[in-house]
Formats: sequence, C-alpha cells, structure tokens
Amino acid sequence: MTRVPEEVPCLLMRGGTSKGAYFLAGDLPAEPAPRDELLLRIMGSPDDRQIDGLGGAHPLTSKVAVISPSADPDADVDYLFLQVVVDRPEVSDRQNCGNILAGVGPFAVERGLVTAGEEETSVRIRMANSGDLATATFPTPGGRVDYTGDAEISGVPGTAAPVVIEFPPSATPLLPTGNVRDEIDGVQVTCVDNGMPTVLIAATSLKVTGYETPRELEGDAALADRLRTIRLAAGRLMGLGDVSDATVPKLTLLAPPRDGGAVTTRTFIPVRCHPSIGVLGAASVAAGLRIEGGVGADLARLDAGGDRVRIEHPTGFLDIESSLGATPDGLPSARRTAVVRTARKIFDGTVFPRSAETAPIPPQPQGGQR
Ligand code: NQM
Repeated sequence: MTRVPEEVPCLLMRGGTSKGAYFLAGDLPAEPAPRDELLLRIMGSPDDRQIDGLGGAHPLTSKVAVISPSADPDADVDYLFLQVVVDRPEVSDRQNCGNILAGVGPFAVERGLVTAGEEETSVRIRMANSGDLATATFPTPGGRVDYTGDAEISGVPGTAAPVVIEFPPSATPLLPTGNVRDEIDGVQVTCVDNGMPTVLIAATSLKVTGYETPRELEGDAALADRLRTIRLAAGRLMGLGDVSDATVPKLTLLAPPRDGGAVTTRTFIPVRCHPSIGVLGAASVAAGLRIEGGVGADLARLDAGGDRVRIEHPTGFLDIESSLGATPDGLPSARRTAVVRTARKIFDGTVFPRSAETAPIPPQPQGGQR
C-alpha cells in the first residue's frame, strides 16, 4: 500500500503570472490517486476560499509542479503540471502550464537536481503532460539562483531576473482539427495547439467587443453559455473527447490591437477569464495569428518579417517569438517559440496537509483525469 506522508517538503514559487506549490516527485506518492488526494488536502480543495490549504482561491494560484530527474536523454528534469480545481475535488493533468514552467529550472537548481553554472544555467525540461521539451535559462551568479533583475512582465509588480524559455516544435499538430477554420454553433473558429489547445474566436462574433474587463465578461451569463457549447464541440473536433471536466481547450476572444500590439485577447481558462494570458496559450494565439485564412489573420497586425508577436491582454501585453514552417503535406506547423518570464522563490519549507480523518474529500468525478 502507498504510504501517504503527513508532512511534505514544498517550495512555493511564483512562476510568471501564476503561483504554485513545487514538489520533488519522490516526496509525493507515486500513484496518481493517493497523490491527488494528498494534493487536494495540501491546497485546501474543494473550497471556494481554499482557506485550509496553500491554494489562492483562483485557478492561477491553485497549481502544482511535480519534478524529477529525467530518463529522457534530451532532458535534465521531468515536469508534471497538475491543476488543482478550487471548488471541486479534482486534480487534472490534462493541461500544461508555461507560467509554472518558469519556476521549474530554478527549482531544479534549488533542489540539487541540476548543477548551476557560474554565470547562468540552462535546464532542459521534459513537460510530462504533453511530452514536449523546453529549455529554461536564468542567471546563477556564483552557482546560486539569483531571482533579482530588471525584467518586467505585465501582471507582476516590479522587476525580477529573466527566465528565457525556448520551445522546439510541439509534437501535436498545430491545427488539430485539420482545418484552418471550423464552424461551431454558427461561429467561425480556428482551433490551434502550439503547446496549449486553444480555440480562437473573433470577439464580435459573440456580440462582445473584446475590450471588456474580465469581470464584465465573467458576469455575462449568455456569453458563458455560448462559450461552453463551443468548447464542448471544439474539444471533440480537436480529438480531446469529452472536455466537460477538463480545463482544455482554452477559448481566446480576439479583437484588433489597441496599444501597438498584434492583437487584443480575452482568454477563458476555461470558465474564469484570465487577468492576462497563459504562456502556452499565448504561444498558440501567436502561431494562430500567422495562419492564413484563420480567424485571427484578418484582425491581427503583424510586423512584416519579424518573429516577435505582442499579445495584448487585460493587464498589459506578453511578447512572444513565434515562427511557422509547414508539414510535408503543406499544413502550417510551429517552428520555434520563445518567451521571457520571471519566477521567484517565495517560501521553502514543510507543508502540513489537512487531515484526511477530520476533513474527508468526496470521491473525484469520473472523467476529470486522463
Ligand atoms: O498557457 C493559465 C497560466 C495558465 C497556463 C491557464 C499557462 C499556459 O497563466 O502556458 O501558463 O490557461 O490555465 O498560468
């Protein structure tokens, strides 16, 4: 029988615009069921306020990274991302997270999985959720992670050391439905996956401008209904099956840029509207804008020749480098994606999970797990 620990070493980190609990895989049960049950008790789910755990009562602050040495010769560490649902007893491995990814390299150095260089360190990461690879490079003067620096990212106050993340082409087809456009519920969409399955929709086709605040959009019940219908159908078309309990695909509403960027976005993850945008979500949007005939191509203003795409979002912008190639049968494919994020170690210590006896967790619904 798996032994479930009563206290667990944990590093709490901000990764990009998200926050999560980072663990060594060896400190958690290896089996998904007892591991997830333990993580629910650690994060304080299910509870709207996650008052009895580490979670921050929002999908972006209810995240977990599980990290281990990698058996893949192309990677130093394996990173499994787990989304702990705030108000339901669910832990999902069906999505990846590029923001939490920003903390994985520093964590690997902090925990001695990777030896730091004298100036900077590059960590090759296998993202276990998708099988995709990423390389994160960050400053390690004198062989220690330095979290301070002058990189600024929208959605995080102040500045910090840059974590440069580079992604080789994703293993998943860029157009998972095989089409540049699909029509769902009378709405034209482009389904794209450059690391995050994302449905691109012109905001005006859902009778909003795309410049509303996340709060205004979250308060629009008719919009929520339309988005749910589109998402369930898009999930099937994208080969993801029944996505009613999954956090993918994400939905991104697009509108012409207003602040010198390429496009304005409002992203549903999938129910809450993101205060900014996810990293892999942005990678998927950036690639999607370059697809001729896609719903983003008409709205976007892309710099001729340059790889950099500035994605506007509710709290600023995210710059991402994205270039496309073509598959042997002529379909567009992602060539290279790169982004700058920051991360910070907030707390290193021992987490004490809520007791299983005094606060039992109801069984997880079927279908929430892959
Ligand atoms: O798309 C939010 C986030 C994310 C995921 C989400 C992310 C990504 O902002 O890579 O970073 O879409 O659930 O952390």
